[in-house]
Order: sequence, then C-alpha cells, then structure tokens
Amino acid sequence: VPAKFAMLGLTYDDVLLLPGESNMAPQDIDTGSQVSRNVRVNVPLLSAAMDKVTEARMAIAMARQGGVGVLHRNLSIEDQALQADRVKRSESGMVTDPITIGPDATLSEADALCGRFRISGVPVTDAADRLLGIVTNRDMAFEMDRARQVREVMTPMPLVTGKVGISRDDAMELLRRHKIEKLPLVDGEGVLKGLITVKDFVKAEQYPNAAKDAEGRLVVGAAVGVAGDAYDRAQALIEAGVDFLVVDTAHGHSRLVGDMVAKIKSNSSVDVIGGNIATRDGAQSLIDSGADAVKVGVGPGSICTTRVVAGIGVPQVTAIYEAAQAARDAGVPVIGDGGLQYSGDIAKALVAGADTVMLGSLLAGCEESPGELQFINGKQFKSYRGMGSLAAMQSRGDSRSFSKDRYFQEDVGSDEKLIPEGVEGQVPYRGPLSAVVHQLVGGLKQSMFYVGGRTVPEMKEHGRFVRITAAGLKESHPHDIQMTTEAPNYSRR
Ligand code: RVP
Repeated sequence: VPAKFAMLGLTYDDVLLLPGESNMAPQDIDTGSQVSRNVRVNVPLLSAAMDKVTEARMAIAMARQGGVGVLHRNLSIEDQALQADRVKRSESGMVTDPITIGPDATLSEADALCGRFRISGVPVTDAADRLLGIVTNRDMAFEMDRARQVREVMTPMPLVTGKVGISRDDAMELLRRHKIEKLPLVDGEGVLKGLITVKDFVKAEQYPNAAKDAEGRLVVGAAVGVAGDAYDRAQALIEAGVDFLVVDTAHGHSRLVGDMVAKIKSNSSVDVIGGNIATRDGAQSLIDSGADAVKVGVGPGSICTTRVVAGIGVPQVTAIYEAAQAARDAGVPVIGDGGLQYSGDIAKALVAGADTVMLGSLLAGCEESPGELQFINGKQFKSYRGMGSLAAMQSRGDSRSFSKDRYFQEDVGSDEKLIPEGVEGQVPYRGPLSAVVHQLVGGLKQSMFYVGGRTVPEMKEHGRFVRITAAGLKESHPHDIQMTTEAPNYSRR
C-alpha cells in the first residue's frame, strides 16, 4: 500500500538559509539564469501572467531590468498578440518590421496608429513596401485639418536612409550629422526593411542589463490555456514573436496540459513551459510531454484560495524542492511561482531548486502594472486580484473572460455557477518597477554573498536550509520595537 501521508511540507517562513563560506566580492555576483531551455534572463524574475500585473508596459519594464514578463491571457487573442508585438518592437538597435502607413491614409488615422503603438512617427510606403516618405509629429503637429492625406504632409523621399546591415556606429553618425530621429533602412530596390531611432540608442544605454533575444529585441513570454481556441492563441503569439509560451493552468498534472505542451512544440521552435504543478510526479509528467521548463506552485499565491476551497496544495519550498528532483536530471529549468513576500524568499526559492521565480503581489503595485492608482485615506493603492477570482472569471459587458479554463471551469452560462479559487484586493503603490527590482535583486545579491553562491547554479548547489519554529520566525522580523519608518524593502504584512 502506498503511504497515505507525504513528507512534511515547508514554505518560505519555515526556513532560513545558512551562512556559508564566502570568498567573493559583491561585484562578482552573477544573477543570470535560465527561464526555460533556450531563454535566458539577467535577473531571475518573471512577472505573473495576471491581468493586474503583466501587459506590454510591465513586460517592457521587466525585460529592461533584466527579467521577463509573461503576458496574461484574460483578453482576446488579437489584443494579447498586439501586446506581444508592442514588447518586441519596443527597443532594439533596429526595428525589423516597422509599423508603416499608406500615402492615402488620413492624419487622424496616422494619429490613431501612433497612439496605438506609442510611436512618434511612421514611414510611408506603397503597396509593394517601397519607402515614399516619413510622417512624424513634426509634420502633423500644426496641421488643423485631420482629414488631409498623409501624402500631403509627409516628408517625401529622398530621405536620409541606411542600407540593411548598417553598423551601430554608422547609423549613429547619420542620425547625428543630419539631426534626424529616425533612420529608415532600405534595400537596393528602395523597399523598407527596418528602422533605427534615436530613442532606441538612448534606451540601449540606459538599460545595460536588459534581457534580449538574438536580434536585440526585448524578451517576452505569454500565457495560453488549454480549452477552446487556445491553440490558435498560441499560433498568434508565436507569429507576434514571443520567446516562450506558458501553458498556464492551476493543474498542470493533467493530460490536457501535457497534450497542449506537446502540440505547440511539435509545430514550432519557441520554448513551451508547463504548469502549475507541486509534486515530483507532476513535474515529471510535464517533462515527459516535452516542456522546456516547469512552473511550480499550487496554492501559494497571495490572492489564491485553492488550498482552502479545494484543500489542495504543497507548501512552496517543498513543492519547488520536489519538482526540482525530477527537473534536474532532465536539465529542465524550474520556475517557483507565487507566495514570495520578500527578497529573501527569492534566494530561498533558488536554494530549494528554482532557476527563476514568478511574482504577482510584489509587482502589482508598480506604476507599470495595468490599472489606475487608488487613494484611500490619503494612501495610494493599486488593485490586484487572482485570475480565479469571481471578477476575473466573470464576463462583463462585451468583454469576455478567458481565465475560467485556468481552473478547468466550463462556460456554465451563468457566472453565479462559478467556483472561485481566488480573491480580489489591493496592494500599496510602490512606484516604478526599476526601484522595486533594484531592492529585490539587491537583497538577492546579499543573500548570494552570505551563502557563498556566486551564480544561480552555485546557489542551488551550495545553499543549505535550517528549519525554524514560530519563535524563530518572530525573531527574524523586527521585534520589540515600534517601527517608525518603513524601509523600502520591508513592511509588516
Ligand atoms: P503572488 O506572487 O503570491 O501574488 O502569487 C502570484 C501567482 O498566484 C500567480 O503567478 C499564479 O500562479 C497564482 N494565481 C493567480 N491567480 C490565482 C488565483 O486566483 N487563485 N492564483
């Protein structure tokens, strides 16, 4: 008879890391890690695929900081693909497939296009993609009649252009010499092949740690489900250029998830991550389906009620440790998803066996997360909710919900029949992501120094835990004083 009870389950607050011998300078520390077999980041952080956490703006900010965002899937296929597209175009030495406009379009159409993609001007091309001119803010700003055609106000050819394959330095020199902001790249036939902008060069210098793909574009991932048109969604996202997909469900140890991982992988070369699981067997089943990483976490999320509603889950440090036992032998990276409250928890996740972690509540309060600031008694908050909360699963007006199938719940016709596995709430406003990541990564680096792990693989190998009691936890937090000032990386929850 198999044993009825598994081992004792431990989570972040049950353990601390032992200080280990350390002969390194802080500047030697390398936080780079694998998200999945072929996707690497410079800081081991992913922003959660949740509708109050990751859309294009957060994903761009995450990749600039060296991590990566996973675009949520509680929106239409077209909208999600558009988000992915925005991230891939947002920063690079060169935009390979620039947005263009036809000469017959009106200025109001040009305005709408610039607004939609947050750009300040567009190359004008004919039906054969030949460059006819460029229309920028400068051409349009003083034009009162928005019904006029682009061809009438654009700066027409001949423009200063570069040849495809131009070096960074040569491009910079052209921009500088001609005092222009955009340099279209054309081939021998005058066909538009790319676009270099001053903004990209400035940004490239501002974010030296950015996580980029082989072509210099920011990396981005996106979530897909298993039901309905999930496979079409995957194809649209692949077309938009995502670096990896996450088959994103609350129960990854199920045939539907394994099959979807295998199906996407059979027709494309993007990495496919499966999840979530919380056991060794669960991890193994996703690995057997060909997953390029496994995502761990059943019930640890700050907004999650699965452990209460269904009585299901594994405390997160044990869950990561168990999944890592299967993943290590297969050479498959592990993502520790949910339940992290402090920077020290990131280090604990890595030592337990994770290669990266996924964050929801820690990032939902950032300026770059979707949603407005709320003021309550003079304090600033942003709303945050589980993808299994009633609000996220309900379809309102003409906006359909796509997150029900994450919890394997059917379209039951009436939203009152839904069984929520999450709650809605708010988190304190935390300002720009850069400041939050700075504290999180700073704390992680301190931890790596204490443990004596110069790299993430060394942390996984050398790190050791001590189990603690409730008294130990109390001793860990500030105690026996009245805290008068909140630190940027600490508040009592
Ligand atoms: P946290 O960082 O603790 O806020 O957790 C975020 C994670 O919680 C997500 O990445 C996801 O795995 C999980 N989640 C999202 N919605 C729900 C729910 O409604 N139960 N859980």
